[in-house]
Amino acid sequence: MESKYNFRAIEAKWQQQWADQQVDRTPEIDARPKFYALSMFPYPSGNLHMGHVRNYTLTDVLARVRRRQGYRVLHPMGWDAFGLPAENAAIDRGVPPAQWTHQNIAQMRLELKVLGLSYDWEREVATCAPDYYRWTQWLFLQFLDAGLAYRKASKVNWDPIDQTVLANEQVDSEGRSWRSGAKVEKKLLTQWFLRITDYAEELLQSLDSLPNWPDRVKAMQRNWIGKSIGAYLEFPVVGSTEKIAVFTTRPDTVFGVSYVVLAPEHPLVKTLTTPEQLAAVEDFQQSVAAQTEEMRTAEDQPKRGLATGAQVINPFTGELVPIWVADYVLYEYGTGAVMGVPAHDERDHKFARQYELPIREVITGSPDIQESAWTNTGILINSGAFDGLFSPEAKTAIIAQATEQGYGKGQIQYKLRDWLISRQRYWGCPIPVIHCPSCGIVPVPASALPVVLPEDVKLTGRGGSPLATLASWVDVPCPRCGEAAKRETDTMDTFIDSSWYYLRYPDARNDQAIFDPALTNDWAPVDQYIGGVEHAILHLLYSRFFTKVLRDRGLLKFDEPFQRLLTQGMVQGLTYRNPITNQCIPSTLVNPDDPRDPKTGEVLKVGYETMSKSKYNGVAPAQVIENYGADTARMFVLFKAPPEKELEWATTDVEGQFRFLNRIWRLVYERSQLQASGNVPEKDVKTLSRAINIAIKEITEDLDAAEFQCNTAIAELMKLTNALTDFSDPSHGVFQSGLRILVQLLAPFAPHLAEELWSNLQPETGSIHTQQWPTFDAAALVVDTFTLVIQVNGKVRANLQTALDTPQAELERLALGLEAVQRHIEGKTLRKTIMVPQKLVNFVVN
Ligand code: ANZ
Ligand code: ZN
Repeated sequence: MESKYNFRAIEAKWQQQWADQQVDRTPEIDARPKFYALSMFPYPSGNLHMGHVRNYTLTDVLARVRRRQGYRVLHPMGWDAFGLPAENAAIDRGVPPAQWTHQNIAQMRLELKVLGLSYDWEREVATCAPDYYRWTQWLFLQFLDAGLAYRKASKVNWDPIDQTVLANEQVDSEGRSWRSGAKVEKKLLTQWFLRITDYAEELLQSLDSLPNWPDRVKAMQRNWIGKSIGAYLEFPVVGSTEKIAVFTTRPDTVFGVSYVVLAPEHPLVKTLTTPEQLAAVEDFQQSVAAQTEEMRTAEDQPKRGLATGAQVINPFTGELVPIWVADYVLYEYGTGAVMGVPAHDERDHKFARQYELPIREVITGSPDIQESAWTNTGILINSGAFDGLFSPEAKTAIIAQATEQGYGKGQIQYKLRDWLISRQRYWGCPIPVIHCPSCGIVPVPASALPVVLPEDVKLTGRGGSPLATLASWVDVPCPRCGEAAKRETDTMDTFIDSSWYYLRYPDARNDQAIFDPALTNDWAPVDQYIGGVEHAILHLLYSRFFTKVLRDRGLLKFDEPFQRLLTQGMVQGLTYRNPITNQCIPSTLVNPDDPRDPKTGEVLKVGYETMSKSKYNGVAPAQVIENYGADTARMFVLFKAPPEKELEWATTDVEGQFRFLNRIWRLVYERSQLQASGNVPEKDVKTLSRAINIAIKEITEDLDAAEFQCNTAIAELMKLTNALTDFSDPSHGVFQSGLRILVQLLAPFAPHLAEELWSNLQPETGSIHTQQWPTFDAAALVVDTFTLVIQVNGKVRANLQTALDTPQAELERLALGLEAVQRHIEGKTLRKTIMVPQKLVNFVVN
C-alpha cells in the first residue's frame, strides 16, 4: 500500500476492473426483493454539469446500498435525445442533428463513467434511436386506437423564434417560451392532442396514494389539474332563443348577479351585440386578441370591458341584467362566460367599481360591501327562499332548484387541458399516420414501424415542418387503399419520449415488443426516482398519465410509475453582477477579496445563483475530477447540503472533503506502522465499539429515509473516523473491525477509495461492493454510566448518574444546575472547580 492517496491511479484501475467483471449488471429475476433506482435521464447537451453529478451520485449511493442490503437492483441510464437544441445546432453550425446528438452522448457517457456510477450500461436507451422510437410510435397508435389521440383545429401557442407550437405548459407566466424566451403568439392550426383530461380525476385522486412524494410536488400537480366543484347555470337572453351558460363555483351568490360577461372570443358576442355597440365591441375584440392569457388574468392588471347592449334574465330572480364582454374572462375555461357578482368576487368588485355596475350583498360578512368584496362563505341574505342558509347548504339547494327547473346542474371543472403533442420540427419522433384523400387518417401498420426519420433534410429554421419539404419521404401509398397519400410531417413533443422510458429499461433490448410485461411488471414501478424540481409538473404528470393508459390497455399492473420521488435542489455558483447593468462578470476576471467590474471599476454584487453558462458561475465536473478525483466530487455534492436543498458550490469545501478522504487513507495506511501499546482501558474499547455501532445505525437510517440524508450520513463517517483516530492501539481487535466497518460504510459514497482500501484490508473477500451491508449491535449502543459525587466546599451535597462519555464542561453545568447544589452556592462566588474524572466534582465558593 502506498503512503499517498493517489486518486488518479486508483479510480482508473477500479473503473477498468468493474467494467471487465461487469459488476453492475442487473441480476436475473430471483426471489430477492427488487429495487429500481432511477435518475431522470439527461438531455445530451454536450457536457455534464454539476446538477447531473448531484442527481446521479444520489441515486448511485442508494443503488449501491440496496445491493448490499440484499436487493436485486436495476440502475440504468439513457438519453432524452430528441429536441430543439440539436436542430438549432444544425442550423447554426451545419452539423446534422443525429451526428451532433451522438457526439454529445459519447462525450457525456465518458464523463459519467469517470464518476464511478454503477450503471448497467447494457440497458442504455436513446430516445432518438429507431429501436426506441419505434415503440414511441407504437404507443401513439395505442392511444389512437383507444380514442385518446385526436386532431383538432385550435388556437395554439406559437413560438416565433423556434417556429413551433408549444404546449400551455411550455409557456411561462409572462407569456414567453420556456426555451427560446420569445413572446408567444396565438395561431389557429390543426394539431394532434392526447386526451389527458379523460384521466384528470384519477391523476388527482391517486396523488393521495403517493406518501413518499414531496408535498410541494403534489400540490403543484393538484394546482395544475385545477379541479373546481360548482354549477353550470343558464341565463336566457332577452328577446332571443339563445342562452348564456356560465360555470360558477359560487352558485350560492346567484341572487347577487349584476351583469353577465362573455369572453371576447365567445361566438355569441357577434350575435347579441346591438348595432350601436358593434363597432366598439369589435375594436375591443381585436385589442384583446393581442394579449396573452397571463396578461389578461394577472391580478395587478386593470380589467377592461364593454357593454354589448343586450341583456339576460336571471332565472332565479326574474331580473334583467346587462351582458358585457371583458378581457378577464377566458374563452377556453369553463363555458367562456361568467356571472358577475361584485359583492363576493374581487375581480367583479373592481370591475363593477370601474364601470359603475351595482354591488349587491347576498352573503353576510363584509363590514362595507361597497368598499370591499366578501369572498368567504356566510349566511345568505337578499336571496328569497334561500335566506338564512349557510353557503354550503345554499349551494346544494340552489343547484337542486336549477336542476329541477331545467336551467342548470352541478358541474365539476378542471383547469387541465388536453395535451398538444404535435410539433412542426424535424428532430423528433415522426407521428406514424398517413393522410389519404379517400380514407382520411390511416395509422401506419405496426409491422411497418418504425417510420424512420430521414437524414437528408435541409434545416433552415424558418416556417413549417422541415419534413414537409422532402417529397421522397412524404409521398407514400395509403396503407389501406393503395392510393397516393401523404405522411404526417409533424413530430411529437419530446415529453412523449420521456413519458415511458422507465418502462423500457427492464427489457431494453426487446425487438419484438415494447417490453415483456412480465419483466416490466416485475421491476417497475420505480422504487426511487430522483431529478430536478423543474420537472414537478410536466414530465411527472405525463408519465403518470402514460402509466395509467398502459394499465388500462392491459400492459401494466400498477397505477403509478414512481413510488418515491426526490427532487434535488439546484447547484449554485458564486455569481458576480454589475449593480447597474446587472450583467454577470466571469469570476476569473474578479478579485474575490475586492470584487469589481474589470472595465468600469464598479463594486460588484456577489451572491449564489443557479449555475449556468450565461452567468459564468459554473464549475465543470471534469475540472473537479481532474484536481481531486471523482470520489471527492461525489463526497462534496453529497455532504454540502441535504439533497432537496440548494447546494452552494465552494472550492474550500471540496478541499475539505479531499482532506477527509486523505485522512481515511492515512488511517488505514498507518495502522500497520504503529506499535501496539498493549494495555487499553476497557472503557476506551467500549467507547470505540459504541461509536462504530452508532455509525452503522445512523448511516443505515439516513439512507432509508424518504428524503435520504447523505449529508448527515457523511457527518457520521467523520465522527467514526475521529473515534478511530483517537483510539490508542491499532492492533486491538475493536480498532481493526472498526476500520473495516468504516471502509464498508464509506463504499457507497467514495466507491473507488473504499475498494482500494478494502483490497488492502481484506483481499480474500473480493469487492467491497459485494459485501453485505453491516448491521449494528444494539447492546453496544447502551451507554455506560457512573455516579458523580458533587461537593460544595468539600461537603457532599448531591449525586448525579451520568453517561461515561459526558464532556467535563457539560458535567459541571449539570451539577451546578441541581437544586441541592444551588442552595449552597447562592449569593456566593465560585472560586474554583476541582474535578476528579468519573468520580467527583468539588465547587469551592465563598
Ligand atoms: C360567480 C362567482 C361569484 C364566482 C363569486 C366566484 C365568486 P375556479 O375556482 O378557478 O374554477 N370563471 C368561470 N369561468 C371563467 C372564465 N372562463 N374566465 C374567467 N373566470 C371564470 O374559478 C371559477 C370561478 O371563476 C367562477 O365562479 C367564475 O366566477 C369564474 F362570488 O362565478 B364565479
Ligand atoms: Zn386510402
